[in-house]
Amino acid sequence: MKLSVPHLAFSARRPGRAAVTAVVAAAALLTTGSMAGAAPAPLGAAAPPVEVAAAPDLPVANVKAHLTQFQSIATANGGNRAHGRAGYLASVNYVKGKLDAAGFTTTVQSFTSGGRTGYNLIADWPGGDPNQVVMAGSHLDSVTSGAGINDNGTGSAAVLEAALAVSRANYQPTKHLRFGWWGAEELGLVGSRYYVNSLSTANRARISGYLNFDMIGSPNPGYFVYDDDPTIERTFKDYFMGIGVPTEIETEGDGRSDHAPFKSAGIPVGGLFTGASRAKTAAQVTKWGGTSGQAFDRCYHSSCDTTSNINDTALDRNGDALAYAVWELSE
Ligand code: DTR
Ligand code: ZN
Ligand code: ZN
Repeated sequence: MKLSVPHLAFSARRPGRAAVTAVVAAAALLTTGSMAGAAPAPLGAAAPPVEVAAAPDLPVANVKAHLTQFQSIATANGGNRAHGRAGYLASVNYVKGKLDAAGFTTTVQSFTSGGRTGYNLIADWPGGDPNQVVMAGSHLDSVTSGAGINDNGTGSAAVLEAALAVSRANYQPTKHLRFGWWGAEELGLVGSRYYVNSLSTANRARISGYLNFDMIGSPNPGYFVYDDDPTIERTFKDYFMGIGVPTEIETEGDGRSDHAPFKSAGIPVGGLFTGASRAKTAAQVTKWGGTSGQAFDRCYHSSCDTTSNINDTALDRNGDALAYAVWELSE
């Protein structure tokens, strides 16, 4: 059985690459003249692009529009989007509809937990090396006590918007891209474990890395990066360093989200998190602002986890970091 060595699963990133690619992309635009009123191609600009496109900025307005939809779904279905409830399946159908329209190959995988049917949604972007799969995922279920907008509408909406950005850019990376939305995380990582267990040994070994996003818009946010696969961790830290935002290692419960089943199967994992019920320290306020002695998310697992329970800046930065990592790790 061949399991990839975690830190060799991704090719090393060359420093300064994002800046270079941005310039090349601009030159290519001028060369093709596809922009209305574009200047003629400058002499010497016709060299073929040697780098792939840089990751896009994920429009936070789009991510927030998905959160508004999740809130409406909860409101119309008894106030939550929990496993086995109508609001969960409606959430799956919302995300699936967007992905299908964008050209993804979607699969709904059903399972049973607690006597109720649960669903995982998987979306494959056609193309790329099937033996090198880069995955990003998030849990789509809420607890029964609320709409689950920070936990985990934020991860679900940002992963969806990253997938839609792949489609808009018609990004054709070297590796194969797959996105996942997990059911019944709140019952104990049930959906993600079911997915990993359903993979053959060969298909498990094809996954180069799994990136997890669970709570990335906490109202009193911290910027936490999972301390796991070194290449994935480095990629996220590079992004935040580039925008001048300090990060810390995630310590509020290692293994408490959907990356855990992937990690247990030997798949390199990483992820982002802005904090749950733990209190922000004075030192963290010095770094990030916010309120000392107050939870990162005072509405964690509560009825007040609504669209009002979001820090837009944290959501914006984490969405951009997500897109950056998806692009960098799949090229
Ligand atoms: N699993 C989350 C909350 C959570 C707590 N600690 C962490 C660490 C990393 C990601 C998420 C979390 C929930 O869904 O309740
Ligand atoms: Zn939760
Ligand atoms: Zn969660």
